[in-house]
Amino acid sequence: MKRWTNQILFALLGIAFTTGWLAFFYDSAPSRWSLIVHATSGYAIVALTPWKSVIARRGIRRRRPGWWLSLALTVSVITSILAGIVHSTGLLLAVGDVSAMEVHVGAALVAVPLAVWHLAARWIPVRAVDLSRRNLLRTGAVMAAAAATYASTEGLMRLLPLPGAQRRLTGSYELGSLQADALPVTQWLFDSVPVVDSGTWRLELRAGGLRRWTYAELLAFDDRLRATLDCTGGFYSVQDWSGVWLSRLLPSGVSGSSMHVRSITGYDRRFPLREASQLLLATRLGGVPLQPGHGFPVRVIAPGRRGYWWVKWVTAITVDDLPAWWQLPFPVQ
Ligand code: HEM
Ligand code: HEM
Ligand SMILES: Nc1nc2c(c(=O)[nH]1)N[C@H]1C(S)=C(S)[C@@H](COP(=O)(O)O)O[C@H]1N2
Ligand SMILES: [Mo]
Repeated sequence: MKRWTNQILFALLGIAFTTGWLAFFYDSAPSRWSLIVHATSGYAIVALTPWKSVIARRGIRRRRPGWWLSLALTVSVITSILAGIVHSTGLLLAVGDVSAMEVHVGAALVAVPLAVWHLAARWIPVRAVDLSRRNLLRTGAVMAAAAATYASTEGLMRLLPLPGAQRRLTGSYELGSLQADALPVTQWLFDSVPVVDSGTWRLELRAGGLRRWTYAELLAFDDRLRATLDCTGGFYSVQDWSGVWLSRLLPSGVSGSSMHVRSITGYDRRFPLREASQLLLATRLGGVPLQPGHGFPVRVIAPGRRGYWWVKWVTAITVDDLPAWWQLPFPVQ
């Protein structure tokens, strides 16, 4: 049981971590599919606690070097799972400015180096006997129990009902839709709101040649778009934006495969060039010029893409021949 428990835990942690990020990558059905696998693997980890606690208690008694790092791993994994559950059920969405989803992902990130250490320090090589029929049956039973638990929490939330029944397919909760003032200001990780002088600010657009757009020129456009901003922090908000379709600023017949959109802060994302007609460069939210926190003077509205694509404080757009996937899957600032 001991070897099996640790080996299954290993697989489940890997699956939970991968499917969590996969869900963040999408704004549509693949996000939900990932989260079904994600939640099931999370509940399967919970289902293994009776067995793992026997191993852990014996291990702690032996006081092997670094045993307290294993305790730190336990605390971070439990914190992450509890935060995931209070988020998904809606029982506790935030404490002050920190959302349950931020705690969930933060604790999981803390767990990574601890888990790597734990594996390196406590690894037991896999043997052929570990693939016994009995172990396969056990694994199947645990996964079935976990899937049933997950399905019943979903059912129960609708019956009671709990706020979790209202969340979007990404797991996010509605917040302040169609009320511009109620849209929170959110950064991906470390960015802070820059002060921009719209008089001297220029949008540097490199597509073939270089064209500098002034704020006044962009403000003259009034292309409108109602779009859903779905932040990976756990909320979404439907808002009315206006500005100019990116394709309208590009010279006709421009060639290239992607466009690199960069913020004054250095934050950047790369989009396929063919998406230019679906991307809005917004100058207004709810009919009035953007607040500094929401990206003044100009920000990207990328319908169908999660919030981290909606680059704020845009200063440069460059069309080139690099493929759009030539970037980290998530920003690092
Ligand atoms: C140690 C690793 C992790 C474990 C064990 C874990 C486990 C869980 C659990 C048990 C839930 C509640 C599921 C439910 O009842 O619906 C959950 C929800 C969620 N987790 Fe994780 N998680 C982990 C890491 C991550 C990471 C790294 C991300 C994203 C980068 C992530 C994203 C999410 C999201 C978006 C939800 C909400 C799903 C929904 O409301 O439908 N998780 N997680
Ligand atoms: C949810 C993830 C995990 C948690 C919270 C956890 C926690 C712990 C704790 C608290 C201990 C006792 C203290 C110590 O010996 O350092 C321990 C021991 C151990 N763990 Fe884990 N562990 C996890 C995953 C794993 C995985 C994936 C493996 C291997 C693939 C593993 C293998 C071991 C081994 C071999 C021991 C030593 C037991 C002994 O000395 O008797 N653990 N674990
Ligand atoms: N330059 C820059 N743009 C950014 C971010 C950032 O950190 N820096 N965060 C993104 C994320 S994660 C989200 S959810 C949205 C939030 O937009 P809002 O603050 O207008 O609600 O902006 C996106 N644009
Ligand atoms: Mo976000």
